[in-house]
Amino acid sequence: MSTVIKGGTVVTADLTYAADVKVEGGRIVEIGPNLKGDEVLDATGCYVMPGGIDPHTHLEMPFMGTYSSDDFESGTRAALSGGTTMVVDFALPSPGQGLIDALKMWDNKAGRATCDYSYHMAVTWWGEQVFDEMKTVIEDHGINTFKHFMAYKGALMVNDDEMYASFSRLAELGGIALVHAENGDVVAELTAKLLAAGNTGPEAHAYSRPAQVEGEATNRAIMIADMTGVPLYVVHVSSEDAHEAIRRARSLGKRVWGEPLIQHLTLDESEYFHPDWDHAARRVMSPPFRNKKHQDSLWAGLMSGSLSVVATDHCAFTTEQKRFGIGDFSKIPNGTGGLEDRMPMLWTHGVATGRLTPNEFVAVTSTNIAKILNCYPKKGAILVGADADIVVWDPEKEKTIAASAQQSAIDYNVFEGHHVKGLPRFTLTRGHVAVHDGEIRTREGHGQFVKRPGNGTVNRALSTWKELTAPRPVERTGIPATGV
Ligand code: DUC
Ligand code: ZN
Ligand code: ZN
Ligand code: ZN
Repeated sequence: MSTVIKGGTVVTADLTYAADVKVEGGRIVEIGPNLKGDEVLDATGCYVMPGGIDPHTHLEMPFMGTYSSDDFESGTRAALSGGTTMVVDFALPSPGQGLIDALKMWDNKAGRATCDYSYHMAVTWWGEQVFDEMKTVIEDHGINTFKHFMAYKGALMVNDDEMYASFSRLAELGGIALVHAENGDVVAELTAKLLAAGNTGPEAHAYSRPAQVEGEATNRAIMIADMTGVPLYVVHVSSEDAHEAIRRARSLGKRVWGEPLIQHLTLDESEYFHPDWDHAARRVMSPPFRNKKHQDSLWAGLMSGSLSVVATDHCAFTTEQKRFGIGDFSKIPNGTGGLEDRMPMLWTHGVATGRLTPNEFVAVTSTNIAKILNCYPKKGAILVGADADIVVWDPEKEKTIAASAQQSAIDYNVFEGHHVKGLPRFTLTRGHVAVHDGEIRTREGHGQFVKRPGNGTVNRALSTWKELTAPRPVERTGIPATGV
């Protein structure tokens, strides 16, 4: 059975041209004029683009005393509905749990996925077992990215010594270090201070995590990555403070990437001052939404290339779960949704406003991610031989975002009421048409794990790493006497 996407304009990260695209056996088999196939999808007036890749999701994740409410079925259904055809989730070992053991748990959950997926491995503690298993995770399981939480003290947080050890090991194995960059010690201090002074509402969440805690941690992670020679990927960059550190590192020749979220690009801190407690609490995530100055910085980063990809950190909790934090903001489960809305929101606020070209849109929602995470051109490409993960994008199709019409399992949407123009007409996941002109035809269990082996990249060009790792003892003749 072959499918031909007919009459559209192919848009990739670097090219725009009119062509039909023929798909068979889950892959792209031909690109050119006047193609024929068993099934025809009319792409007239549409852009034919690589399906989106969301490099940052938390599906069915145990967190803050509960589980995030979208699982691999509803989460990937939401993804496909919005034009995203691959998600990268985080396998999260509990303290003391082995990495391989955590991977088995994630494999059990991910069996329900409706689109392809991969994982980053989280390093939540450090020891000989983690050191040993890292090699197996990279070489046998095809996972080359390892996330470090610099916040969530007493739970997921790792300290600098652990981060240094982990980064060193990753440099040796050709992996990439990811960081959630917030100074967890300072966040804990500010949280205690705010609560003691009676600041218990959701707005205090934002006060407890100012941009400085993100800037400090980002700088620290960049320096530790530099000292160990590991490439660094900074997740959910939300502030100019963090972006400035990334810009500086890149301008110095360091291999550092930054990932802003669609939420931080389009929503601001005023959400936390809404008179309705539920409204504010539903938007509690870390890092928090920020002001216009920071938003402008993130857009500038995407436009100039100093920030590389747009993600969601999709970690959805119901209103009932958010209410765990009534009377104590620090107990509000941190996280917001966005999987279904990332592409339409970025198109509306990025492409339709002239900030990004359609090619740049493809780069930051798909191709750059596939290249950094080492699954290109299987993913992130419209090329013969690539997986047929394709979105047929209708720039004229519009809607007003509403929780009542969403795929996500939660009871609200942080983008409720936002008007978007630019939506999928068709979404194909390895050739299967999962979104057909507004109709959802996803198949539970269709998704496959995508292996991403290490590619041996390093972060050493201008680093002090060589000097630091080649100590040269000094022969001294004058040694002062002790015990004077
Ligand atoms: N931030 C969130 O808001 N949720 C999940 C984890 C994180 O870092
Ligand atoms: Zn995080
Ligand atoms: Zn996250
Ligand atoms: Zn409109």
